[in-house]
Amino acid sequence: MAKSKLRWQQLFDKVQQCDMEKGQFSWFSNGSLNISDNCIDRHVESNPDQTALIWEKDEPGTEERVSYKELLDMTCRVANVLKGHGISKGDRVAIYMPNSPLAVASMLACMRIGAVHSVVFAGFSAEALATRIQDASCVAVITTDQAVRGGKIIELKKMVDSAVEQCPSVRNVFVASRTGADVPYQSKDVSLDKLMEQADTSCPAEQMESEDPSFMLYTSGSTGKPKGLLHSTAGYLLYVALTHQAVFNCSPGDVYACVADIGWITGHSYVVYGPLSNGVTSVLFESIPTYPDPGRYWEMVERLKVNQFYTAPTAIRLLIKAGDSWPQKYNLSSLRTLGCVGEPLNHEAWEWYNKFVGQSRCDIVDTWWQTETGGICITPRPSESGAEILPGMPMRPFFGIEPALLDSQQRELIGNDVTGSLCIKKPWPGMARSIYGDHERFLDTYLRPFPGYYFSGDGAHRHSNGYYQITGRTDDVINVSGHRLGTAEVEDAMDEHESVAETAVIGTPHEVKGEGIYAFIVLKDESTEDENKVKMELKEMVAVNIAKFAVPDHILIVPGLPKTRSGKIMRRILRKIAGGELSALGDVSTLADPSVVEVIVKLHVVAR
Ligand code: 6R9
Repeated sequence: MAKSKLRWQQLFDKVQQCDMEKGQFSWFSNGSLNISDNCIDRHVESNPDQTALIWEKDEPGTEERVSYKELLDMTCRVANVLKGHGISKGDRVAIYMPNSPLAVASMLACMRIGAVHSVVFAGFSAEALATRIQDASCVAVITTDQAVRGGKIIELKKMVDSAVEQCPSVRNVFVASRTGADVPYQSKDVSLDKLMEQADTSCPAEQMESEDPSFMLYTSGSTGKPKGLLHSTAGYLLYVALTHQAVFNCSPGDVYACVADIGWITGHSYVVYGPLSNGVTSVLFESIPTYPDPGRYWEMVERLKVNQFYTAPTAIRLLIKAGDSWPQKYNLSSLRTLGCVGEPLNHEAWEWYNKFVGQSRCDIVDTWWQTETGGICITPRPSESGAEILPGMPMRPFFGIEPALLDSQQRELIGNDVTGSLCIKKPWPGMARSIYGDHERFLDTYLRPFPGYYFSGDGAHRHSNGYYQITGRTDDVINVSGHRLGTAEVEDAMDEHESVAETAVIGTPHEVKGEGIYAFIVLKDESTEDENKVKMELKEMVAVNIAKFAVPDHILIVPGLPKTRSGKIMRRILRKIAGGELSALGDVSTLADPSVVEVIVKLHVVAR
């Protein structure tokens, strides 16, 4: 597959040399290739005018098409601008931009010159951006003057200004125009548009070794600091190309729309690298599902004649609430495959997606994977067409993926009807290779919990028919509208408040978001502050330090937290209280002070 699916500058001589226990992975050794060459030049040679991207801008009906030839031109210009500013192979470049062809060209430009991009979701705060820039010592940031989403203006450049103040490693900020607003320039700022006008339209693609890092992407884990996962070049590209083609049954000429943001792994693998490497037309969605109304996706499907559509369960649940009539207004006959990712696709959402969007004739693919896995690992497709697809689970492993369920004694569970920690038994080309600057943490998080296996952090059930169903995270990671957050991250942000003594954050079932955030707060004894004021300030602190989507839905101020005698917070109990399972709190006798539970329950009931 690597030989036939990818274009090599130099062919590899060995397929894999991997050691799961040591955390050493090498795929396609001694080979070299360039991802941007594979994603653009190849297609320009055979079909230059084919549409690479359809930029579905915020206002419906204003889409712009970019051909493979135009994408090459744009990418080379950006690459030459970066090179002209001293950026070279191995340098880290932060990209903080909304979905746009220029954002994609910026990613590909980094690939072209071998710079490692670190795309930071443009919904993250200045503070969160600064932490990520500092962790990777990025030498440059690429951004836009403003962003537009759902008719609202977001002051992107202002965020970058305050982030970059704290980042001495940044030499240049490249500012592109999205709205043309007259934003003030700082000393490091340069106009990307102006520089691109003068730049050359050709730029040789750097020769990259198979295992050279291609990009890094931050994700949350159970400890406070987000991890910058590093991905490979050849293995990653092969894996996303294969999965994209097989899972979505995609071929050149198809119009494929994954409505994710490029700031997440789904945007990397299934908006940019998978689809472009397969030469299809990829839709870049800039808006939100409810703008200008909840028919936006379906109006877009009709207007652009979308063949494959890929979204998140939270969006589907939101649209179900808006009513069945929205998808019925539009001609959805172009659709063939409907995908979902990010969290479990519950039965109700699956049935609605299938009936109202898929008109009961499309394949529904509930795809399970992670930032760390690079691409889709468990999914109903590919399989011979006609093989059953059941709601509520991703079902079958992709080619080359060997899932295993392990118990708390690190024993692999054999047979069916078993539940355990979801691991993968053999290395696969798309897996992340390390955490930037901290390989030990990579080993501790993923490879040491179950020696010899990759550990996902999720639990799963293998049904009697052998199919896999995901049961959710087994660690302190919560999933809010498909966005991963560590409870510790949110706690850290709130602990900074001067009146706060202690915090405990948990995830609680939420009708639309999948999980909502519930924060239990203990104030310092001497605090005389108004509780409502503290709550407002805490919400603001989370928005400023992390992002708006991380702001707790509920904050409950309590006199103490349920703790074991050794001082460990019993989150299990807090989870039950938040979820309203008040009669099933379980054994509280091991707590240092069992009476605190009663008080918390009372406060919770009053607050509700
Ligand atoms: C691609 C992506 C990964 C976590 C993962 C799991 C949850 C993703 C899922 C799913 C149930 C699915 N998750 N897909 N849970 N069914 N089909 O989402 O990456 O942001 O790293 O999140 O999302 O808990 O561990 P990432």
